[in-house]
Amino acid sequence: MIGSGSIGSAVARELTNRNKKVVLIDRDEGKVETLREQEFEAVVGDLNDPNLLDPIDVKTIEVVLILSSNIAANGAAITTIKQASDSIRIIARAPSAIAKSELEAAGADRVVVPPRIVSDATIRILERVESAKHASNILDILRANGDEKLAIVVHDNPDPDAMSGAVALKAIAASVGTESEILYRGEIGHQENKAFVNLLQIEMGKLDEQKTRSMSEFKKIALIDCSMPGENNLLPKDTAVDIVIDHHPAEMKEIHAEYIDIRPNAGATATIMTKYLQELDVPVNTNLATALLYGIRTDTLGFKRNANPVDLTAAAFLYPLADHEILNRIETPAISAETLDIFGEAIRNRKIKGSYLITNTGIIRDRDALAQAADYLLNLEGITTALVYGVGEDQIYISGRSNDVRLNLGNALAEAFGEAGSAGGHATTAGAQIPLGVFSDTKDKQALMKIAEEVVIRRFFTAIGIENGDE
Ligand SMILES: [Mn+2]
Repeated sequence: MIGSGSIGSAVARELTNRNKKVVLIDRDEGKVETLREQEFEAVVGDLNDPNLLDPIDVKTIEVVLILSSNIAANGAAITTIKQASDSIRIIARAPSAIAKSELEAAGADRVVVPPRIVSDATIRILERVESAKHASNILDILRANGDEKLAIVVHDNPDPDAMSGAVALKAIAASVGTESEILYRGEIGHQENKAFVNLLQIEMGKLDEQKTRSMSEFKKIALIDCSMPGENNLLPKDTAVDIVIDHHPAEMKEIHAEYIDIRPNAGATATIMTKYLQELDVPVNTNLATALLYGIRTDTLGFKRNANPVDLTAAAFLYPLADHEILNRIETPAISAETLDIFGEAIRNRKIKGSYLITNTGIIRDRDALAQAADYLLNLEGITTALVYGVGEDQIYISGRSNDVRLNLGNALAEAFGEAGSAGGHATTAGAQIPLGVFSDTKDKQALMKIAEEVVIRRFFTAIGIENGDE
């Protein structure tokens, strides 16, 4: 190491701690003396001296660090070292970005620019201070609930991201002595989500139909994983909301709340909530860590969709705290006997036309099983689109899956069934419902299935431009 100012001494000390053998070269004899007293190996030498490396056996040198602040002298030393041996790696210090390219041209393998490193570090520290300040603002609002309760409202039919984010906010509220309740509307769909709620003991409430409960029970309201009251959540449209935390892009001027944190650069609300827990030093128990990790994983489709470095760092924090056995059990939930029967029906009743598979599961109670059956049947060789329907109390339910790039299934189902009922979804995942109307009184199940079959098959094939579903 050549040049042992404050940076050089600090680096030498750290390297020695890591059991690296370091020899320091400095032109100041007094300095060399002091270094030796500190038990460093040090020799006198000048950067501009072509015999600079003479006191050291060149064959034993792996790397030379040139850390003086004199760029001309650093350049001269690089030339001297290059002449002595070609196999020595050189790391040099430069005062600026321009000087950096000069030293690289002279033969330095790597160049460090201290002002750049210090400014980067300063900005990172500033960001941390800002986000800690931001995070502490939310505590003031949570404390303002006093003895009254906070409502944490998630979007309808909540997914693991919304639910885990809500549980995190509940933990943060509890850390300042505020009691809260998570509220939702709709269903916890999918076997995985049901397993998620059961295995992680997530407690959530509903506002019942009879309206014996109302939002006036709560002093303050937080919206999690959604941002507008009345849009895909149980709040009336004109509700005054206090806290909004979400990652879906939003029209900021339309969002009104005392505290708003919308970060579209995060792949999940669970990621944002993990950052809060870290900033505020709120203890994260195993269930909470497991829930948040699962929330991030599902919302980013296992880090394949909208995943950002911030999602990965949040996941890295949660990973050692989570229960991976529970995660496995959530992902492969036990199949109920009813679901198995539904699969059996779907397999037995399948009709295939080209790469399309259409089947029915008869009279159903569990609608989720339709989507699961469609998922499963899409794995059949040669099939790129699977449509599964079943007859419920007063509706025909249809669930579809497709990996056919030429087909937008959501549009196809909307065209086929939108008029008769409701339909929609994405290019690869979609669903529809058709009211049975007068037919719902039909006692003859076989007749009912016949009607359903005709409607579903004919309308679907017409919509995608294939005349007459039967061969
Ligand atoms: Mn989300």
